[in-house]
Amino acid sequence: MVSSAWKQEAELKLQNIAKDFGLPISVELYTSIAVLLITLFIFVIVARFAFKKRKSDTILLTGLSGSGKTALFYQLRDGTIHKGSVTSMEANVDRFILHSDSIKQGRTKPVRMVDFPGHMKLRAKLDEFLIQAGGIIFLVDAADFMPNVRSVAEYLYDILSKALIVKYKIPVLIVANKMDKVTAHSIDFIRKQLEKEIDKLCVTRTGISDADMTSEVLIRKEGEPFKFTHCLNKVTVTEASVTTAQLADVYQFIREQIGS
Ligand SMILES: Nc1nc2c(ncn2[C@@H]2O[C@H](COP(=O)(O)OP(=O)(O)O)[C@@H](O)[C@H]2O)c(=O)[nH]1
Ligand SMILES: [Mg+2]
Repeated sequence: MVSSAWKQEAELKLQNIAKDFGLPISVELYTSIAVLLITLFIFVIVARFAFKKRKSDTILLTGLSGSGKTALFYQLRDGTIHKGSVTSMEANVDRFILHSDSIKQGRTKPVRMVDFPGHMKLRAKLDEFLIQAGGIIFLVDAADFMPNVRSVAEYLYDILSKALIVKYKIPVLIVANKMDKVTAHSIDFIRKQLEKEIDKLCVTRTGISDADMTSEVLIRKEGEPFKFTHCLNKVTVTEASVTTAQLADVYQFIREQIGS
């Protein structure tokens, strides 16, 4: 009884509004429009959910041997660097809650961390891990930098020019590590040197893009010297010291990827 009275009242109000605006008086018409709008709204929500890119919680640690990947892995997991770690020939993989988060309340999302060895021999295996990565942390030894600048740039170029990285816009954080050392170069110097070296590689190794996700694609803007900002994915250069736990940007990068 109450509901039919309410319905009548609503219909009357609707008719009055329609009259005021000079619109046709048809409850069915307005009901159809309402149903259509609601259906459209539900469709948009479902479509957004269904087509949302799957976010991977895997962070890949890469860089030349000795850049500090294993030290960073343990610093993030345990809050210590396990001094005296030997050079590994296999990827170190573990899923854990960041040590700094496990002592705080509220943040409980784990991250899957892959410490991939920098050995040249293992580079072919890198693709396997790149495919799983939601984000890549590329470590550079800021102190022992100049003798290795070419090798660092080549390794970085290999990653940045991968079709897979470009297509899925996998963010890359380049970390100038060992900033606690007095001989460490500045972050600006490291960024400029790497951009210069990568620019040379772009010219000599002009990639041919095809359907293969592990193939090389062009990352340089036509007629301009290479800059990290040219990359379609987000490439950021930052500084850190794993041993003294100066890792603010590293933590932020990881949290952005895992969404915590
Ligand atoms: N001074 C200093 N030494 C570091 C830092 N990070 C790593 N190391 C040292 O660098 C060496 C190589 O680190 P490691 O993690 O084994 O490098 P990986 O080969 O990339 O895994 C080890 O002796 C670490 O203790 C840092 O931030 N500062
Ligand atoms: Mg290592």
